[in-house]
Amino acid sequence: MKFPVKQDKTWYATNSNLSYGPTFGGRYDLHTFNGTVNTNSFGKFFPLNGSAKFGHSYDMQGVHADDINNGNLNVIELEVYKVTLRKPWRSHDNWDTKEFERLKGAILAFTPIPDLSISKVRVAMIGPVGAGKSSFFNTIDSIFHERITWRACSSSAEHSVTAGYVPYTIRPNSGGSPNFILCDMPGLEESVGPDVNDCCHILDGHIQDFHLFNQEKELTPKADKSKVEPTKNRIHCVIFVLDATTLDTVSEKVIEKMKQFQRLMNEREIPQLIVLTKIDKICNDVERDFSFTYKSWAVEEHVKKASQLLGLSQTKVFPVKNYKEETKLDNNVNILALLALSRILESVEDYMLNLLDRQVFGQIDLKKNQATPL
Ligand SMILES: Nc1nc2c(ncn2[C@@H]2O[C@H](COP(=O)(O)OP(=O)(O)OP(=O)(O)O)[C@@H](O)[C@H]2O)c(=O)[nH]1
Ligand SMILES: [Mg+2]
Repeated sequence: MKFPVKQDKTWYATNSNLSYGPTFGGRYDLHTFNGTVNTNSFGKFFPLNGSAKFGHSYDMQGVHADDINNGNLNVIELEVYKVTLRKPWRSHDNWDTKEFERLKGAILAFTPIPDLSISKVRVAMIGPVGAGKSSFFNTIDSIFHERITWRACSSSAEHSVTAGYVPYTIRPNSGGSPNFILCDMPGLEESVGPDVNDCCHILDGHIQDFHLFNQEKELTPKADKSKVEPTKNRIHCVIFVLDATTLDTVSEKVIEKMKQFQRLMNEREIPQLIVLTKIDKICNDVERDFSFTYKSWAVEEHVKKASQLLGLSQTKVFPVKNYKEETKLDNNVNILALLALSRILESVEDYMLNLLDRQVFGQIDLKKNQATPL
């Protein structure tokens, strides 16, 4: 059984005295023994000379001392464990509202490099069916809207709920609009959903916004290239959205598809990151308090798995919890999502700096709408 120390009694959690055995609580909720205790005359157990008066400093949640020790303190063995808090696997100490405002402000201040003729950067969300792509957009949108929003349709289904290529612009309550667009699309499946050919079109901006994918049959002919503006629609960063609870069961074919997509991104030097969703389902401590995420062993283990799955470094994996059935925003959930988004925009900045170099050295001319700049 596990009993939490009462919030206002944490000062009394343990009681250190050189001549005492393990002792807990202000009025000795549990005082095991004092001095030396010898076994009883038959040498079978140790009659401890302490006391158990639980309830002062520990919340016993309705359990009485007698339920635990049968009304005596006779023990055959007494095991004491020292629990050492490990260092977080990723350092981030600040989870207050000030930090939230700082992250939000930095994201709102993000602007594309002027010389590249990019008005808003495009971030594509790619991943298996039901991984939480649409929900990740809804989470980011909710943060900037200061209320839970459901603009992108999200639910669980056999095939992808999202049917088309949908670029979402965020319009905060405060007015203005951040300079990025999150592009949602159907989930990847073994034989339906976006394929390598589609991915190529998406990355290069050769797909019309709101293009509908036909899920069951041969894909409909691609959008009329004359109607799209490659420079405007080109993708500047890809986030692979993966469900932490299904990392072990993603089909080999879908993994292979993502790897083929990655080759296209690598050719174009498009940055790739992973947003790892549903962390509330893999660790109870995290579900209770999302600021525990970077200390959770379970989350760390899943971050490692996700990084191995796509061969990306662990520093590029961002665990998040998407809003699902909540009615109110949670500061820690917001911070996790904004930490991911900040890193995404930093990667876009690196990519833009590379583009700028290429332009300066005359390798590309973005104004001529070159499809594959790198
Ligand atoms: N518990 C929990 N559920 C989540 C989370 N993210 C998404 N979900 C749920 O997972 C289901 C699928 O989420 P979607 O956002 O529709 O996933 P998607 O990747 O857009 O799916 P498709 O468009 O069908 O490919 C929905 O029921 C969501 O509410 C999360 O972080 N935690
Ligand atoms: Mg979706």
